[in-house]
Amino acid sequence: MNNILLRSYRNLTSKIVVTALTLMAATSGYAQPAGFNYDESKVPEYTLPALLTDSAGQPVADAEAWMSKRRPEVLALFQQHVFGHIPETIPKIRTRLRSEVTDALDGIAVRREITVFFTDDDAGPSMDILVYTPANADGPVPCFLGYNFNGNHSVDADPAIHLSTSWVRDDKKRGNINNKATEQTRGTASSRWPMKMIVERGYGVATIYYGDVDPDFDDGFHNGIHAMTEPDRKLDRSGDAGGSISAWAWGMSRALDVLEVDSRIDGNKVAIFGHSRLGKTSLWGGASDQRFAMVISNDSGCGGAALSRRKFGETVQRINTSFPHWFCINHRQYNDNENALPVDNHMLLALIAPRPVYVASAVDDKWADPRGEMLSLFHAGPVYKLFGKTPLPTDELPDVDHPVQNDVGYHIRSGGHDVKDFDWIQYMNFADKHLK
Ligand code: GTR
Repeated sequence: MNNILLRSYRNLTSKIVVTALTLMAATSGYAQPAGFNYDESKVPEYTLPALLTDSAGQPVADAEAWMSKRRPEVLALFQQHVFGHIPETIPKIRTRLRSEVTDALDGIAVRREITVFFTDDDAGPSMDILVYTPANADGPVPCFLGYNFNGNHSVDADPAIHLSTSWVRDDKKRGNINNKATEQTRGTASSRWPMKMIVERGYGVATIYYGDVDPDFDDGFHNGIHAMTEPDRKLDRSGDAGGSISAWAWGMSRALDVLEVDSRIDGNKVAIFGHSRLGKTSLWGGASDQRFAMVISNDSGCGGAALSRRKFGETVQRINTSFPHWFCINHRQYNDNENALPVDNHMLLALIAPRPVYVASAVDDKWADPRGEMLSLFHAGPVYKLFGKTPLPTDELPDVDHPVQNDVGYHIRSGGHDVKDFDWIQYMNFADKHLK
């Protein structure tokens, strides 16, 4: 082999190795891609943008000033520089009960599938809400609402749940072939959705396939709800137009519109939940739509709970490169330039105050920066204090598997990037305090 050939062969193999590592990280979450910092002693020095000083340099002294002045400023900064605007289009939603079973989960639950149409015509974009509520409830119940990654049929093996026909990411092992789900996918995500345990504790639980709202690939913002909510868009998108995370957040709000008028659910007690990219979504959705009574972020990492300025694990540059469709175009100017960002993610959590927020990390999920996720919550504390709420007591990580729960909640679980029963038990304990 001559030198040039040898060099291009080496380049190709190293590209293959990097791609394989990236895929492993994305699918299992356990592998930590090489070339990123996982060493606490190498975290750069940084100064967080001030939460309680407004754009005119005035201190924000009380809850009223936060709500009326500073909070709208911070929200606008996230719309302008991070996620982009959530579409303002609120369609006249139509719903259709697609199925109803009154003895699901061994007889303890009512299980319904509700199709939500966003247009007058059935061909337009629509989403299916799969919702379980306790069969023995004598009134509306508090409810968890969250997206799933692989279709509603993946959260429980029940063969009566409709198989999703939306675009899915190819995954032979799981049974997603040619971007379509197959029967083999049924129940493959059930460990993340312990429906029976949740319903037994008196909660409703509702889930939607996120790809119903916007398929998770970079298509230049044409598919999903983008076409519908941006009818007059020009060829060039504005830098602050919402990316996919904003589209998914929009879908959560539409689901809440439906749950609010559902007689089996207490619309004032809906907790928005999400894991990983969908945890970023639950934070942005919960920050933007104050009707959500509680917000839960499971292993949300970069762009979610983690502080960007720490550059620990996944970085702004990396996330905007791997997933150019998640954030707004303006966000790209902060690639390897985090200190120029007018916000950091403690401010995203502060937008949720005074409502209860729960941040969860996992010890082996270094890519998501567990310490950075906890620090964000800690640094949102001053805003919670303005409301007389109790924030995280210290900026030290608690012991593994030892949750801290007061008006905000945090735990670092043993294991990796995933949603486990342990996580759900903490969310329900926290909800018992705040939603019951
Ligand atoms: C990873 C991504 C993370 C996280 C994760 C997921 O590839 O780097 O930010 O969102 O995917 O959603 O599973």
